[in-house]
Amino acid sequence: MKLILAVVQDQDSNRLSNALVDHNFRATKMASTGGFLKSGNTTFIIGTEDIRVDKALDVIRDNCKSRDQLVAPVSPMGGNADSYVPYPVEVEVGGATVFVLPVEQFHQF
Ligand code: 2BA
Ligand code: 2BA
Repeated sequence: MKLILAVVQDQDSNRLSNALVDHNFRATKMASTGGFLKSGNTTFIIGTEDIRVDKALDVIRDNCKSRDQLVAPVSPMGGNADSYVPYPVEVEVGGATVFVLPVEQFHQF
């Protein structure tokens, strides 16, 4: 068994939830926050058999798209003014950041 952790954008989370159910995957959705943009994203926890991991990755890939997002400048408040960028910067936020981990044990009590 494997545990898939997928960080996706909030805009894609409902579509991905529905697609996972349609393909008979069990999942748990958690609200999360990106360390860089400090804005909300969604982390899916999906426990599944090894042979279904590729299918789960396909479902994630098909339902999450990358988007450009503007990062507002943050005043350096006592920080290093040399690195302060006074204008918004565009970053590309990926469709999904996915980790696949081995599962040592799985229990449902
Ligand atoms: P839910 O996804 O809201 O599922 C609630 C219950 O609905 C499940 O209870 C199960 O009886 C049923 N169910 C869920 N997905 C189904 C499906 N695709 N087909 C048929 N029935 C389905 P539990 O199995 O006791 O799970 C309770 C909660 O634990 C789940 O809430 C989910 O948040 C989490 N969970 C369970 N298995 C998981 C897994 N393999 N990976 C990640 N999270 C899991
Ligand atoms: P955030 O940390 O809010 O990052 C959003 C986007 O900002 C990233 O998109 C990337 O394009 C950019 N970015 C992040 N850190 C950066 C840095 N130090 N310098 C320059 N640009 C940076 P993605 O790479 O697609 O990541 C989307 C979200 O996935 C991230 O949100 C984070 O929540 C999660 N994530 C990405 N890589 C991760 C990792 N290695 N471990 C844990 N979570 C990760």
